[in-house]
Formats: sequence, C-alpha cells, structure tokens
Amino acid sequence: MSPVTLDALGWSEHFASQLEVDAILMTPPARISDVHRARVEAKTVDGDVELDLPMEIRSGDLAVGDWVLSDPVESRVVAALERRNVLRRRTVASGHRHQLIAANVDALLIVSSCNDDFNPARLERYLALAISSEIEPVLVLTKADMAEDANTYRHRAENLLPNLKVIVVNARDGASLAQLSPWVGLGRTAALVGSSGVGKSTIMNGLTGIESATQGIRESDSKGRHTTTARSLRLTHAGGWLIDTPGMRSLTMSENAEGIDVIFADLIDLAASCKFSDCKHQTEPGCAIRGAIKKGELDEGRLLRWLKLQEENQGNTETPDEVRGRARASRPPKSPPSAKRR
Ligand SMILES: Nc1nc2c(ncn2[C@@H]2O[C@H](COP(=O)(O)OP(=O)(O)O)[C@@H](O)[C@H]2O)c(=O)[nH]1
Ligand SMILES: [Mg+2]
Ligand SMILES: [Zn+2]
Repeated sequence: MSPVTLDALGWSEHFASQLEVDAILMTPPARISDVHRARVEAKTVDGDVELDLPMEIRSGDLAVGDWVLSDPVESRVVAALERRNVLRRRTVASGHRHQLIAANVDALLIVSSCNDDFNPARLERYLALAISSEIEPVLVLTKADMAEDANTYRHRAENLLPNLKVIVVNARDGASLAQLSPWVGLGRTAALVGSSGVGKSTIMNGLTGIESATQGIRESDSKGRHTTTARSLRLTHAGGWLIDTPGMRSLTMSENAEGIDVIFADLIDLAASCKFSDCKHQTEPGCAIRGAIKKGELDEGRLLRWLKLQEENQGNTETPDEVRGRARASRPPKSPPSAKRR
C-alpha cells in the first residue's frame, strides 16, 4: 500500500491545533471510516485499524469522517477531536435527537437526475442542510445522456441559489465524472446525498472503483435488495474521500434556519418592504411579496416552499428555554452510583 500522510487523510491545522506535539506520536490520529455498534474502523498513516471505544464515548457520538486519537497498543479510541462540521439529521424517534451522518466534510454532492426526480423543494432542503452545516453544496445532475435537453435542468438548478455549482454528468461515464475531481481530490472529503435511483452508487463506483450495489444489480437479484446500509469513507481515484449517505433519502428541517435564510434571501429582502412588519404574505394589504407575484416577478411556488420550510424548521428546532429544560432533566443525581467496570 502506498504511504499515506495525515494531510491526505484530510488532516488540517484545525485538528493539529487541538493537540500537543507529542500526542501525534503517542496517540496517533485516526480518521473514522466506519462506525459499528461498539467499535470503529479508521484510517491512519500506518494503515487501516479497528478501534474499541472507551466507556465515555458512545458510537452514536461518532460519525464517519471524525478524527480521533488512538491508543495503538490497546487498539482503543482515546479521545475524539473537535470537528470542523457535521452533517446530521433529525431521526424519526421522538424528541429533538439527531443522527450523525458524516463529519469534517468539504463538499456535499447533492445528486438529482435530469428527469422527473428533479424537485426544487427537495433540493432546497439539501441546500439548506449544507449551508447550515457550513459545507459547500455542489449540485450533481445525472442521466444527462438520457435527457432530451439537459440544459433546461442546469438552468433550473442554477436558479435555486446564486453562484450554485451545478455539474451535469453521465454517471456511467468516467470521463464525465471527472468533472467532480475538484471536490474529491487529495485530502478533500465529499459526501453524496439524494433520492434512491439518482445514481449515487454509480458515482461512488466511478470515482472510487469500489463496487457497491447499484439498482441494476438489485433488480436482477431474486434474493432481495442489496441496500447500501452503512456509511463509509472511501478513497477516490483522485486521492480524496467520498462518503455515501444511504440514510438521507428524506430530510426534515431542524436547526436549518441559517441555510433557509440564505436560499430565500431575496424573499427576506422583499418582505422588508411589506407594509406590516409581521406580514404573513397571505392576504395582507401592502404585501411586497404578493405584489411581486402579481407582477410576474416571483413564482408563487417559491413563496410557498419558503413558508413551508420555515414552519417545519421552527417546529423542529428547540428554543433556548427547551434546551435548558432538557439539560436540567438529564443532569445526573448529586452522587451517582459508581460506574461498573467491565
Ligand atoms: N444512463 C444513465 N444511467 C444512470 C446514470 N446514473 C445512474 N444511472 C443508472 O440508474 C440506476 C440507479 O443508479 P444507482 O447508482 O443505483 O442509484 P442510487 O440509488 O442513487 O445509488 C442504475 O441502473 C444506474 O446504472 C446516468 O448518468 N446515466
Ligand atoms: Mg445506492
Ligand atoms: Zn408580505
């Protein structure tokens, strides 16, 4: 195996600044590639390792892409380093709990196809997630080879957000996929999201050479579906890292206000001219947004999508009071029973 450097694994000053010089040798940094129930797989400059978790770290607290310090003798995680960013989504379980999807990601490759899958409302959700997570969004439109006019999709995509990067590809063609190289080059990490069937596995295969089940294979398998169940970090031909995110088919807005505000910044500007400061943009007189719709300057669909995302996000985001209340409720008793040793 060719020698790997920390930089090639995605290391940066952000992580280096968190440790003493000695720590790099004593407790070698490792980047998590797979999270299992009680252990993780990780990449180090000396190769792939399997690490157990100490009692104070639960596997649910770690994400693919996270950096940890390891004890190479005990094959154990010693500490998790502070991440640059994290993709997480609200789980169906009650309460305001989140599931970690991936950490320390440079680009979110939002995949859709040049066909009926193209859905502005869904794409705006992924964009809001990327922006709120401080991750660069890149819109990847697949199946250009099957579309009558792929450029219409490109234009519609570019209209979702000023300066949005839109890459139109045939995911089955390696030369076409090479357009994605800037986001999966040496030391960089990208994550794939999108609905089922849009070509995520095909992109993964094309960029990494690692075969993961595509729908074509699934259909010919009478035994059942090969689903990509685990998220994992895979090395790309370009020298970077790619993470598939099978759990992200649907996406509920939660703590995504920042992203929603960026995507609908033009509507926020317009709303500042509404006659009433608490205008709901429904039937109020002097509503600047309704005025723009009437003049044909604004698509009503966009207003409705904005209002829906805002409402959903507010309903799923804890207020500061709720956060404090939950912290109080989960505080341990004064003298906790001593922790059991294994
Ligand atoms: N012609 C063509 N087929 C594609 C393209 N991208 C994906 N496919 C096909 O679409 C099907 C679904 O792709 P898959 O990668 O499994 O989608 P996933 O569910 O997002 O992982 C497979 O049969 C792929 O071969 C593309 O750009 N062009
Ligand atoms: Mg797939
Ligand atoms: Zn208004």
